[in-house]
Amino acid sequence: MPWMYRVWVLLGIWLGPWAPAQVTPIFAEETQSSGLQSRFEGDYVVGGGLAAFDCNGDGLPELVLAGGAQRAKLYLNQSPVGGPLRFREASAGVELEGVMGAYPLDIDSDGLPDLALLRDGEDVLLRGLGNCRFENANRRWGFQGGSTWTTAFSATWEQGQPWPTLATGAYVQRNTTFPWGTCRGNALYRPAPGGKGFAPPWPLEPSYCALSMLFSDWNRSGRPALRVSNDREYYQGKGQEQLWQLSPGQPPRLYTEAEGWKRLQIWGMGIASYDLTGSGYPVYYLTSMGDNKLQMLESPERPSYVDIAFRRNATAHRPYTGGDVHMSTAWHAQFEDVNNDGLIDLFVSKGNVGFMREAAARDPNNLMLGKPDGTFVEVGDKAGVASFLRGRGAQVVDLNADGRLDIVVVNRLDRAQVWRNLGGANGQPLGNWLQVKLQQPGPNRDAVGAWLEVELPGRILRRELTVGGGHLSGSLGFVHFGLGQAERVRLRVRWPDGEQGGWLEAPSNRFVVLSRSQELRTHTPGSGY
Ligand SMILES: [Ca+2]
Ligand SMILES: [Ca+2]
Ligand SMILES: [Ca+2]
Ligand SMILES: [Ca+2]
Repeated sequence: MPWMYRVWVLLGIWLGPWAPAQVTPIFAEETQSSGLQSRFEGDYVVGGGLAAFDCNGDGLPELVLAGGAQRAKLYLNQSPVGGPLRFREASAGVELEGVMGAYPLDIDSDGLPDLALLRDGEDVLLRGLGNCRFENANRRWGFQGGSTWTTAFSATWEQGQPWPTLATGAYVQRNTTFPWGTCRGNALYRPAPGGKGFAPPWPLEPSYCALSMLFSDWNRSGRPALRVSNDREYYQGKGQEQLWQLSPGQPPRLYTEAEGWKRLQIWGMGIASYDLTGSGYPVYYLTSMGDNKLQMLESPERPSYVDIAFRRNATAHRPYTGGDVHMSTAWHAQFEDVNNDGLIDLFVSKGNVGFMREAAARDPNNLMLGKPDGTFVEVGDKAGVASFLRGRGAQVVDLNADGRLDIVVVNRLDRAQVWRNLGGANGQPLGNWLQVKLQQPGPNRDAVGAWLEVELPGRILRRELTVGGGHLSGSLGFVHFGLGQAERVRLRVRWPDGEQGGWLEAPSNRFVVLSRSQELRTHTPGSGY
């Protein structure tokens, strides 16, 4: 047993008696009343994601939903603060067909969020024009969007670079009778030398049918590496999970087994990351079919991971309700604190590929609450999110700015669903919360790559700000922390360039904006920030 794990198990046992009783949050499905009407259609067995981000500056996140064979849609968020979820479709410039998913990020660092649309066909970077209007910026930014069936994306700002580095992952060659062994090439887009925009893509090969990618600083070196999760169904035993190292000015390089990387083959579909052990290093949850992994770093010296899904009770390998005994098919995964008790929880969307008999047809989404001893307990059915539709991409995000995280799921060949978090069962209150938005001048305005720390009595919550992962779905905006009983906390930031900010006092149950080298500002949802 690695020492880090032992320490944290002991600490978990020690914290146990002081932890509040676990409150199960209750989610009400508001799909019909919210006005969301989007389906992911076509013969796309994978894909089907969404982006959640505020594009009109009122603090409430809009939604962009992939439609597959139908066009993508943008929904303005018109929910009253703390009230029912309300959305209105608006013409925004995102209405393309063949969209598999979308990630929001401010590519040109002008303060207006942009969007990466991943497609069957040419990927499109949409430049935000303000007030939720977008234009195709591929030509303007020198982005060659390719022609593959794109099913993964991540972005980072390499040290000192004015523009981000993007990675896209491709699936099989479409429209072939036997797609096995036809995984197309992944691509890395680095900034164009000296100017703005992107250089021609660098091939990230070998490529093994990526369904999720994530730039993450796995060893806290200050230099994120690119983790790629691949679908073993199609690489015919010749591939594996991958970790690409990026050094300034050097071509990307795969970590090797000699360096500690362990060969792992799964039906990889989604990546979630969080400092689950409190060690300061992220663990990675990898979704698959009947075989989800929770990968913990053995030592920061080597990119070597052990699976702790079983001991943390997070395998989620078959349905827990509904009576289907076949293995589960897992897609989007996300670590968030849905009951605000200061213990991170894990949401996983589930759904059959299509009509696959060896996998569960009735496959409920998972909502696993984190317990003080570090294990998880399934509450998806009690919480009301155990949908049997074919779940794909998802976001756990506060849609009505009340501090309680809500949930959106895109479903294959069905309507996307949305749930509002109403608080604890039987009127029990959830814990306190804090939502933080980082800003810095110059490139990388939203401080992607920063580490945000919140100090609770006796421990520190840590989040790395990333763009990528999940299943073709992402968010940009306020980062949510559950605080439990704490009413005032301290927070600090390690900025992407490595500068360590000092501790700042913050109130609970507030939205705060932390601009680099400035005082903390509180933000009132519904107003600008
Ligand atoms: Ca908004
Ligand atoms: Ca922008
Ligand atoms: Ca929790
Ligand atoms: Ca909410």
